[in-house]
Amino acid sequence: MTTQALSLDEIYQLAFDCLTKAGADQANADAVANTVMRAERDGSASHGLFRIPGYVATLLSGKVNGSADPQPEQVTPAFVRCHGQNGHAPLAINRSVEMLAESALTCGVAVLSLTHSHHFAALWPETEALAMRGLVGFACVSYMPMVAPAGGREALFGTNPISFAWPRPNNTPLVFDMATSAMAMGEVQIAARDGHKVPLGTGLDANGELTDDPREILKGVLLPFGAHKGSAISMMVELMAGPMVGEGFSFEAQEGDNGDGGPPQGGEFILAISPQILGSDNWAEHAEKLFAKLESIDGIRLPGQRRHKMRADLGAREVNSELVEKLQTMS
Ligand code: NDP
Ligand code: PYC
Repeated sequence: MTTQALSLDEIYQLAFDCLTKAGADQANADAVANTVMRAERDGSASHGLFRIPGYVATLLSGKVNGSADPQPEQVTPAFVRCHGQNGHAPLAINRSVEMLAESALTCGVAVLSLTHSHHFAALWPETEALAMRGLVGFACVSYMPMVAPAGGREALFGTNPISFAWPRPNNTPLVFDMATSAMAMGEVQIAARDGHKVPLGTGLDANGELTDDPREILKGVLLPFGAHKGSAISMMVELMAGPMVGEGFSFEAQEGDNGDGGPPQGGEFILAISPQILGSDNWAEHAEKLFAKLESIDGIRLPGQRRHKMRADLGAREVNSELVEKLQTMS
């Protein structure tokens, strides 16, 4: 694979230009381009520029409203709802998270339901934003069927990521953000593109057999992480990002999708909790004891540490050259 060095500004600008050329207005293009730039910055290529062709496809097909103007509403003191107006999720999330944080800081616990939205990104931006306000954050979204429930061979669940963030005063928050499939679909696609194998257990080929060839998994299905346990968590995500917020399941999202290759319409569930209100007086110091124990074990690192280390480097990022050339023709 050949790569090309792009500065963070160049990554943002390339994404922004592709999106505006495809019809997104400034506010929507800015929100998505920022999310994409931050993914590349943090070393998450599967949710960086790699996603731009999919975002653009949804704008060109008319599935996504590039001028969405989502306005979050305070439904109850502890419940914020945001109708995404069929836009890409980042603008709706940016506009809603502050209201959610204020609600949780007042009530102790608050929930955001995002509907009529198209999520194609990582989830850490929303949970980390809550942790930066001193809150515990949890978020989940469903997608389209790509994962066979444990024991099955046919896709029903999306790759259904969950993210959790814990605030650490005077430190970067503890954050994890992960697909509930054995591997995110984006990672499988990138492995297929770059000719890498994936661990056995990632997915099944079209005949329902285990394979380490990502190209064969793309013709078959992914498996949940941790067998029946990951499958149960994925099912929970279907419920929490579906009926819980007034949106559909992954299989319903697919039924309503136009197949343009971009994200379908769906919902997101975000929970914010104030440890200052719910927890003990020494909640922060107490949590640090666990992190210190973990870090004292040889070979262990905290989730999110790789990302935060990458983030400290403001230099250029290496991006797949073919992708850059493709995006340059789209910008
Ligand atoms: P990874 O498997 O790469 O990482 C999952 C989490 O585990 C991260 O928080 C990571 O932290 C942490 N981690 C990884 N290795 C270690 C380790 N050795 N020790 C401790 N912690 C570790 O993520 P996925 O491939 O599952 O997901 C990638 C992205 O895809 C996510 O951002 C997710 O939100 C996104 N996604 C989005 C979907 C959507 O519908 N919008 C669907 C599916 C996935 P760190 O970052 O520091 O490495
Ligand atoms: O990587 O599985 C994935 C994914 C789906 C939607 C956005 N990312």
